[in-house]
Amino acid sequence: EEKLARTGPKKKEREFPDDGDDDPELLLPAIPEDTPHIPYRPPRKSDEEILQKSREYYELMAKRRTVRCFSAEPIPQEVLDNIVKTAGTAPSGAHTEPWTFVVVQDPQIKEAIREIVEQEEELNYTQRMSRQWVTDLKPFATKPSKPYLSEAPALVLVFRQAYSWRSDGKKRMHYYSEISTAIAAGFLLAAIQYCGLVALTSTPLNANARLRDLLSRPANERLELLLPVGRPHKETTVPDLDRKPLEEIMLKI
Ligand code: IYR
Repeated sequence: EEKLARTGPKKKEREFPDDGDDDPELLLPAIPEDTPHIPYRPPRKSDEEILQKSREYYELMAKRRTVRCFSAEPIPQEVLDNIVKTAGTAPSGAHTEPWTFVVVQDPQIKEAIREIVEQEEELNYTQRMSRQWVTDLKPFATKPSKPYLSEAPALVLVFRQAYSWRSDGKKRMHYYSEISTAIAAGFLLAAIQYCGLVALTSTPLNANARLRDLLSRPANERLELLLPVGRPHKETTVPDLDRKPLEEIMLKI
């Protein structure tokens, strides 16, 4: 019977997560209900100023490119601290902050990560990904070999926590943990761009369990993104791509 249950259809992810226990004794919000609401008064900016800021920030972000070839030059620790702190300012479902950023600079661990990802990618490219998928990647010149995983000075592994445990022992659901973690990753990429560094937004397929074990992350966490971060290699190139114009991505109603 147990075997049947395991081979049956995968349990659909629920829109309304079940924390499994509605014991009235434990029905307390994870954040105290009497948390005070305090004034928030950022200085008002004129239309001229917000116009200028919006242009400047667009110009900065439009220069961001995914880079696959890094200089090995180390990054000051405080820069890594600050970009991760910035990611941690992202909004999250019920302020659950469902993320862990594992920043790896240790050459041996980087090498071990590279080994795992390259082994899986070899299978991904030859067996797991469809031929159309592999074909669609041709303009990006990606391949199973990932020298950047040992060459980039830092690897930031973004883990999503689906839930956590409260101090009273109750399971705390992390509502909207996928989109919350994705927003935090966006903040991280923006911070990387703002300070003049580059990253590669990589999503290692099928490497979650092995990387989680390697980095001793708990079962409630799942690897969502692996970002090599650093300065671009002086010879790096990027594909000459355009972005969709505003008219194609925005509807004004
Ligand atoms: N994860 C593989 C394949 C890959 C997939 C997509 I979608 C990309 O935009 C780029 C690469 C790799 O890293 O090579």
